[in-house]
Amino acid sequence: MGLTAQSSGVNLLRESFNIDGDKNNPVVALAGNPNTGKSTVFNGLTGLKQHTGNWPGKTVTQAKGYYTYLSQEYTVVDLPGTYSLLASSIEEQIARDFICFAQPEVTVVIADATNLERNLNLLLQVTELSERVVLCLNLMDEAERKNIKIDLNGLATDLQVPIVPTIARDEKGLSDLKKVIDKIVNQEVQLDPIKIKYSSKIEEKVEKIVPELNKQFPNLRKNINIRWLALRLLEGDRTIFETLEECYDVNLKNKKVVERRQ
Ligand SMILES: Nc1nc2c(ncn2[C@@H]2O[C@H](COP(=O)(O)OP(=O)(O)O)[C@@H](O)[C@H]2O)c(=O)[nH]1
Ligand SMILES: [Mg+2]
Repeated sequence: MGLTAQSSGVNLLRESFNIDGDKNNPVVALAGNPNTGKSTVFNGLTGLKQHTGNWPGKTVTQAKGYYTYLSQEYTVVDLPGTYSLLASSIEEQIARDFICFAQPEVTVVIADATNLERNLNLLLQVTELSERVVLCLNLMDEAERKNIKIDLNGLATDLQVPIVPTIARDEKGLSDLKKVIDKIVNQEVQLDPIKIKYSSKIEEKVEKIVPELNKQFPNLRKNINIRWLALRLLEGDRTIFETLEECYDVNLKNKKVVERRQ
């Protein structure tokens, strides 16, 4: 069986992000720096089948839409444009929380092919949260115009993620993107993207915190990437607990987690 929201049990959490869990569609999140062509990819994928509203409780616009590929309907969510997932702005927090808690079946990181270095920073943060990641290298026409040559195979090998080159403005490459998404959803590709290894000092701390979190919060384990959570704790990021409290009853003092919505 392919990946579905039902099989991973996150429908109710998705509804709290205004994603219709009852449809049980695979969810595709589009992440990327501003101006990389995210909305153009979103429009190209979904055409007229799209709605805009606000992210629940926020004054940031949420665009979601639908497309069908090989008789399977997909829900696509255009995340706010961000340079990182550090939650230092509302936009970053939305993007981070969506990938962390709504657990899209696939996250497409849309990158500007003329500015890879800056764009790959976000990709590495996304792969820290989710394995199911595709790199969409957009603005390939601009790259060509600027005589920038990208070794796609070399990059895919280094990053261990599928790469799809696109020119979204001309709708080029979008059918390849749908095909790769379909393969990931149907578990026809092995995904094990590159993960940042930190200094031994940090890795030793992570090794101590991860089993502790697993023990104290057994219910979190199936829903959240615990290594990622340990890194956020080391970083002193408290915002993650605000979201945990919104989705679960988390009481850190009593070291107790009761899932509220199940
Ligand atoms: N040359 C070129 N322009 C593109 C491409 N994709 C999008 N654009 C343009 O880039 C600008 C920003 O696109 P948009 O989708 O709004 O980016 P977003 O901020 O990431 O949502 C728009 O003017 C698009 O028409 C592409 O592949 N090639
Ligand atoms: Mg946009």
